[in-house]
Amino acid sequence: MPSRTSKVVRLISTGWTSLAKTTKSPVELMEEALTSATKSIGIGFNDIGGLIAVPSLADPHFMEAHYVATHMGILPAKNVVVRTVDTGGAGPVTALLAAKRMVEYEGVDCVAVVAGDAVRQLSGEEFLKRADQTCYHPASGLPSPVIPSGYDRVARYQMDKYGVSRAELAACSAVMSIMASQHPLAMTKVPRTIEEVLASPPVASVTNLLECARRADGGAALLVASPRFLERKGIPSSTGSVIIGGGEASGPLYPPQLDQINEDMFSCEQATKIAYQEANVSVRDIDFFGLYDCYPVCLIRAVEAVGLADQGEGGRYILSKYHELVANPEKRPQDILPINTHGGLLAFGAPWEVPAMYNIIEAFHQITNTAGTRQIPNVRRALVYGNGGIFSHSAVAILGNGI
Ligand code: MLC
Repeated sequence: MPSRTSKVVRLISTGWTSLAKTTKSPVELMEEALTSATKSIGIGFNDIGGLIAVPSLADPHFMEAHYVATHMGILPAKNVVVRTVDTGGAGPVTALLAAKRMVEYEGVDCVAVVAGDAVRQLSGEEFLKRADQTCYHPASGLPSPVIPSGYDRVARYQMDKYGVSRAELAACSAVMSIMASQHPLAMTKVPRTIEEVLASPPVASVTNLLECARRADGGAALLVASPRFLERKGIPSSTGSVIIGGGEASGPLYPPQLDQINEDMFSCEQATKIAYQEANVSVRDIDFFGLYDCYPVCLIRAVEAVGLADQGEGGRYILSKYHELVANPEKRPQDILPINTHGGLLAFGAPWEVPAMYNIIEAFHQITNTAGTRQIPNVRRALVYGNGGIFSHSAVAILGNGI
């Protein structure tokens, strides 16, 4: 029988690139990020026994992980397993959980998770053409831009059903900009107000430009390993954080018509419930939340799903935090709100399917006490949530400090 400790799977290192507009390809960004993750822990690409990649929009490839592993020289090799996972923006969290299972059940000692994209490189027109195709279905009735329009439909549902106000939606973007302004890598350097968000150009009926995920280029990488690997490489056994639980659930590719939407299309609640059960924790045990926020309604529903706010109260929760942040500039933002201390998709930056990597990396920094000026005191556990499509997939993972 394997001992309980042999089942402990750790996230041991992370790496990333700048989010600035670049001429590098997605695979080059992935390689740069993975090089940074391996170097910082003192291992090489030849130590990697498994690789999971998520697809890119700017330069898509058949069997992305095979393409990436071949480009990086990880393949050909004996005993290397690579897989592409595609759950949209939930991909990095799905991949983190898949990496954990590869270590637990498939005998792989060290798995790399990589994501990279260069959607800022694309012209606005080309980006829109490709983005529109991803969630398009003739029955959806969603006009271009399809993704913002889909989230807009859900935002209207949330307004009709729970009385969410326009200011509450806008507050999500303003709050994320306050968080991002503390992070050296974030695209958004200056906090914005609710008024500024509401004055930005409209994109759909209740969605303005500053309420859309911020298009960016960038790559990110994670390394997931077994205790045996750490021992073999002489790396301290307490390195990084423990992946203590996770859950996933799916919804439809596109939201039903407004009058047909009901709670059945959402999956974050179910994914979170499974993750809490597996990790044997509740919301009170979580000190940092990395919540997907591609559009305000996603963040509002996420704070409800994880239990920070009651059902229907997420908008009021975020608006009250915005007022508290603005009224107390002498306080550190993370002491008021332990969510997305990097600024999320709305303000940190969103290279297509990469951004949930940033939720995971920020959780890693918070847990390992390396978040610098953004550090939340004594983080024991962190929850990360990735959302794919238009509420089409939810993946939630819980990380712990191993104590
Ligand atoms: C855009 N801008 C922002 C911003 N969004 N600035 C601050 N914060 C934000 N959140 C800025 C840009 O940097 C740019 O400035 C200017 O506004 C115009 O943006 P653009 O993207 O160049 O404009 P345009 O081509 O007209 O397209 C507008 C748009 C597009 C809203 C249609 O940006 C868009 O589709 N964005 C959403 C991307 C998206 O949906 N991602 C996936 C999320 S769903 P400057 O100075 O550089 O000109 C998801 C789930 C999944 O995450 O599975 O993927």
